[in-house]
Amino acid sequence: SVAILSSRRKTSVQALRSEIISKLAYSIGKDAATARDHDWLTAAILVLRDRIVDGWMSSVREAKRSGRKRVYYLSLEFLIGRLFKDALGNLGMTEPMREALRDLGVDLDAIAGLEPDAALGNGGLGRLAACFMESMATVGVSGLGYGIRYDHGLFSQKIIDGRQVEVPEDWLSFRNPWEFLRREIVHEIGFGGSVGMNNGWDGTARHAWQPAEIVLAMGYDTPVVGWGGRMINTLRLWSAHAVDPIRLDAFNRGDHVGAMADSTRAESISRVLYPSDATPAGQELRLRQEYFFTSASLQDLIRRHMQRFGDIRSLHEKASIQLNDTHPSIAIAELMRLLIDVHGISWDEAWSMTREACCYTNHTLLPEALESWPVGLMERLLPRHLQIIYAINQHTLDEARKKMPVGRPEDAARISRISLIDESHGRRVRMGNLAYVGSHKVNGVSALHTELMKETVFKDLNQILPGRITNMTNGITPRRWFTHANPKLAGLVCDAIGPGVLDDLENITAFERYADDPATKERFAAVKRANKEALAEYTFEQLGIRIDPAAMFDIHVKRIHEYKRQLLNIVETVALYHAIRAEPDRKWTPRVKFFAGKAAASYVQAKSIIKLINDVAKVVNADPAIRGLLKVAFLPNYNVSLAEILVPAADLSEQISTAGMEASGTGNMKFALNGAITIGTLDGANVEMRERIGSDNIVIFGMTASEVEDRRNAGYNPRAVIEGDPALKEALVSIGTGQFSPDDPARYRNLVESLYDSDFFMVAADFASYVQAQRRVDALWSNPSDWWRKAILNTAHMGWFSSDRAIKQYAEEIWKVPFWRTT
Ligand code: DL6
Repeated sequence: SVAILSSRRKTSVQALRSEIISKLAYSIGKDAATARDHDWLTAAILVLRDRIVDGWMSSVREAKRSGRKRVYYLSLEFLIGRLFKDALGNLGMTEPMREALRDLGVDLDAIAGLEPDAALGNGGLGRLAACFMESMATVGVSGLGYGIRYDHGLFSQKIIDGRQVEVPEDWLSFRNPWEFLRREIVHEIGFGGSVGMNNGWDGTARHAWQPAEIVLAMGYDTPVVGWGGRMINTLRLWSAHAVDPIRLDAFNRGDHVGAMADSTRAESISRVLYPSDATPAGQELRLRQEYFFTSASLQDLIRRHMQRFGDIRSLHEKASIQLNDTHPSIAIAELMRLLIDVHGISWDEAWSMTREACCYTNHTLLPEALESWPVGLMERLLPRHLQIIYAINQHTLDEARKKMPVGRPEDAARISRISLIDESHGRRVRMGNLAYVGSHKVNGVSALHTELMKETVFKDLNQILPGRITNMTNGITPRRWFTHANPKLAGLVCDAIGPGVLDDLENITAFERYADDPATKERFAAVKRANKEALAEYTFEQLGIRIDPAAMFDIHVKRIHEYKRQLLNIVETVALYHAIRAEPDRKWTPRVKFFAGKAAASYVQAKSIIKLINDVAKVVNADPAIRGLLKVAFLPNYNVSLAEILVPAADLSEQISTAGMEASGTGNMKFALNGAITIGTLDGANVEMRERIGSDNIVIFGMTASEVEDRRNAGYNPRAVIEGDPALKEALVSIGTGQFSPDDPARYRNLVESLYDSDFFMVAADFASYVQAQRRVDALWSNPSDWWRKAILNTAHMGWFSSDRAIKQYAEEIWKVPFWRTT
């Protein structure tokens, strides 16, 4: 039922072997005697890519022939990870490839580990985009992803003396064997200049933007293989280049550096991924990146549309343009410009086409992550777009005034909140409002987040333009996060309920029947144990810390951010450490607290939390008094590949954000699917996970989103909470006075004081409840039969969180595009 290979070639081991040898010779220029591991990897990828290309071309031909509507997924981030094993697995070629390589004296796992992680994203938003691309190919949605081919993705994190040090990432240093440069697919992207008028082909006067600068966007295509390889979609990433790579006149004058200035300026657009996911970008380069890839993508999809259908007026019937967060929301103005100024469509028709074609996903309510651009910057960089934005704003405000009362002071305040121009901190263009008004659907990424969107950021817009907000709870691809990352567990589940689960993860509910079966529990525990041994070995290699795989593996991995509350976890760890020291003979649950995650380079508080975790680890791990009952490990350089080791090995998954602040989370889904019990707040998708896996099988604590809000409004006093909780106070005093930083006792004074003084993220307020929840976890752990029952029920009830389900929902409810129906 699994792999229906579209490739007509045979996957015989013998054929693979000879193809690898011939790639080695003719594409890499080496023979088996001189080839290094990297050469073998490249050769194997090229062989695999050949198989994929056959299916890719037939997918493209089929999409053209059928003339069906397509999805264009615009995202500034795609956090892809490694592709080799994933693509092999999806095509059912892992074992033949393993054997072919073995015959050649090469170990598949060893060379697969050399593939760099394509880290073209910061975190959840970028990883979601990658899962969605894979699921579109799996469920048969014809789609194209558009983004930027950054030369350097997310920085690599080194931990030096307990501190994060950012090192440039260099994923292209051995070239990228997956991609195809499309030299012929080049679009001109303008910046700056002025706006005049001219006559269009039909003699009517049109606005004409004369940019002062042109940059070229060149496309690189990567095929995206879904499960079974039935459909292969394309990820097209743009690379920026100057029109004239070198100014010869300057060079010949001897100005060798100046001669390259245009190239340097142009190429800087696709040089580095913007290293932040929740701080205001505020940088001209970031706006240039956003406009660059958005304009290239829209020009490209219009060109494709015109080639296929020849009539611009049907664009919105044939193209659904999904804006992944506000980063591509300049698309609303750019599409209007292209339709009106280039294609001569009237304003009204262009506006209705734009709204029909575009849809927008919001991924955060954090005010600092809601993008806005200074009007002055927009005017300088994109003068025509600013005119269009003003006109859209006029139209929006006129509509608002028709629909709501006017005249009272509160009405004026409402109008100013609806406006696309924020007049309150200098004049700024609100990109979220622009995306909202220019889209027919606006979605949140979990049920709670969507409700909060309606009550907060988009409350006023939702009142005047109702019916647009809809929920699409996130999902994860079960291929990467189950079948391939945890083949032992996937094997166990398939043995129990059959391989149909691989085709549709929602079939995994049948596994529920095995929750009370002793033999299944035993196998489940053995799989977890093997995965934990692998993580223990990795941890020893990385950090030299020896850990006992029999201990509970308690894992907290994600971006380091105050709202994600790694601080709550480490303060509780300190309290636990004190408690064990105070009563060493009590029956304690042996635990290893794992942390991993990157902090934005400029985020001082987050970096201080990383240092604190490492300082605590140093003291705790070296203290013989606690007899190894507690260990702390901060694993450096969290990325997709490290997550693939951590996720299958977790017993406990920490999802402890301040309620109301995590839009959804997707790590929470990966861990639960792999049989970890979640300790979490009622935040993001945790709420829906609890509904599906049952409240007995998840450990929930802390305030709800509305309780957090009420508490803040009532004047939260963290000092009083801390004074009233001796364990918390002792932990904070010890951190604040240098127990873990004897070399610099004042190192954490400010961090601790900020908890006493403001504690915006409610660490103190949720502390007692978190501690109690952790002790409930200990109690559960002491009854292995019950623990494994719950773990199995977690796995069995996570099917709905597959990104295949999410994509089908987008396809039906937002994009209105066809997909394969499996039932
Ligand atoms: O929707 C994907 C992902 C969610 O799971 C996370 O909860 C959310 O924090 C993340 N949002 C972002 C946006 N940050 N900014 N800007 O990464 O999206």
